[in-house]
Amino acid sequence: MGRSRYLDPMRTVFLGGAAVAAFGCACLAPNAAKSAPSGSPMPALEFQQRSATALWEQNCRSCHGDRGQGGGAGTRTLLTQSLYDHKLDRRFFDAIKQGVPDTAMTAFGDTMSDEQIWSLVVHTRELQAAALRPRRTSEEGVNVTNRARFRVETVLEGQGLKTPWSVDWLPNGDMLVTNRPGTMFVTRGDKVLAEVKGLPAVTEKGQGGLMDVAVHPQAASNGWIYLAFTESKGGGAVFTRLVRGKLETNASTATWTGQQDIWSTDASNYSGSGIHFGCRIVFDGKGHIFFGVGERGSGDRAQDLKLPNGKIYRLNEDGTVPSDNPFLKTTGALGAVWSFGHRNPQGLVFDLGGKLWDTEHGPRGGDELNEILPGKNYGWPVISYGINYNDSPYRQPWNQNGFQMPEYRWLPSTGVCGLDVARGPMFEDWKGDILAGGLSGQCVDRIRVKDGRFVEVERIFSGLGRVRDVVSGPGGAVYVVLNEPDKVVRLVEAD
Ligand code: HEC
Ligand SMILES: [Ca+2]
Repeated sequence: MGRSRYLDPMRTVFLGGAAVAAFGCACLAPNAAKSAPSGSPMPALEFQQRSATALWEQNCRSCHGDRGQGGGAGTRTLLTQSLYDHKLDRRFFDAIKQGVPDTAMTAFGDTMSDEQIWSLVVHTRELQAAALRPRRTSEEGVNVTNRARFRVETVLEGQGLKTPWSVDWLPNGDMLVTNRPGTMFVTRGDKVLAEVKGLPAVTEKGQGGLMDVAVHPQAASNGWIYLAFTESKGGGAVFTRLVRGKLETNASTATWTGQQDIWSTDASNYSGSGIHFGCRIVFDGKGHIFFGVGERGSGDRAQDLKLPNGKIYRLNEDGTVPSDNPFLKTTGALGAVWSFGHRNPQGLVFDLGGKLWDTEHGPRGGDELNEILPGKNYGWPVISYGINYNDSPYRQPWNQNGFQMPEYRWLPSTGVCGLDVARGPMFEDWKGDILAGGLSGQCVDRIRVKDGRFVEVERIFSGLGRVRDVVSGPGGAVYVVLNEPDKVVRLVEAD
């Protein structure tokens, strides 16, 4: 692949009131930032001109080297696995702010703002990630990870697969695959059996198109299949919409029938933005569905309970609003809202203990794994671990009053997307662990949480394409839906 996938050029970042197109790239010249527009509805943002790279070059490079390798004044390398650990975020921040006692490193708290100091922690993480980049997963041999060994098998490729977004299984074991341009296939083994006819009209725009497919856990008796997609209202204005329907299949055809509306929003909320649509659909097994919708590039809307952007929703399976949702008594709030302040939740899953988790994109750095609780505010765009795409400081993550902070954050971003937990019986030592896919990071990370708290993280899959979805499939094999190249592979346990 010839072009850099380090940052997703479609992403934008909220800069004190305006969504600014993000041309973020590690190669941007320092001082490329524009000043923040006035009249921001958000708390005053001290906007700083200097990029993290420029701050590093002026203040840190003499001792830590241009890549963090150390050397100056006897300074050791920062490029070790043990220092590449989110538990040390605060220690690093304090070291820069206050200095490191009994060493040559003095305090920078008098000359730098907290936002600048945080941007240097992010810069340090970017240097560490560049140096510690994991080996590319082997498609031929056995891959060895801390808790399992696996081989990669190709399940599906070619046959019209185009930006595949999601997979799920019908009760008879056939697999459904959505393609973002708007098609869905029924597949068996390594073959496409049929393209589903009669699907709703989908508009592929930017990151949007046909997204999630979720087969109801009791589909064997009720037949319901849920779809999330981007719908157009004309004039280029689009938004996420959910429907459910059933499949009529015979030997070589499949037809979408009996469609019912599950969720959509007023036409006035549709917009020309091509970013941040969400959207995964999960069932709680108690008669509800949960799904996320992104803020569509308008960060401030994620904080407004009257608007559909940047929310996680809970509905009854037929699309009606449950009578015990958290904001039913809040004047003007949308009754379906379960939690708010989300940027782009593209992963959603119940773990084996029944806790709900989302993964969502941060700006440059700061992708999040959050435990989702009713009525909580997840902070976007007021608080974030990320910095701006142009490398300038954004916020610092310590003013957490009232905001629900992520249990784990990715620095740098991996473009978190698909999410599941390992369900067994295959990969017994992974059972219950969260499996998080990354688009720009081309990775799957295995994250262990215990009693809701982060315990360990390991990159188990890397470098074979953008990971759009990761699903614990039949028998516990881990299915990975790749884009560029477009294919579906699975990880199977090796001796
Ligand atoms: C005069 C040399 C010097 C300068 C300038 C300097 N450092 Fe350090 N830094 C050190 C030394 C020495 C240590 C202690 C560890 C070691 O021996 O390498 C350290 C430690 C650190 C650590 C690790 C702290 C920990 O808890 O393990 C970080 C992060 C760090 N520096 C970041 C920076 C940043 C960012 C800058 C620029 C704003 C900077 N340093 C400037 C010498 C320096
Ligand atoms: Ca957040």
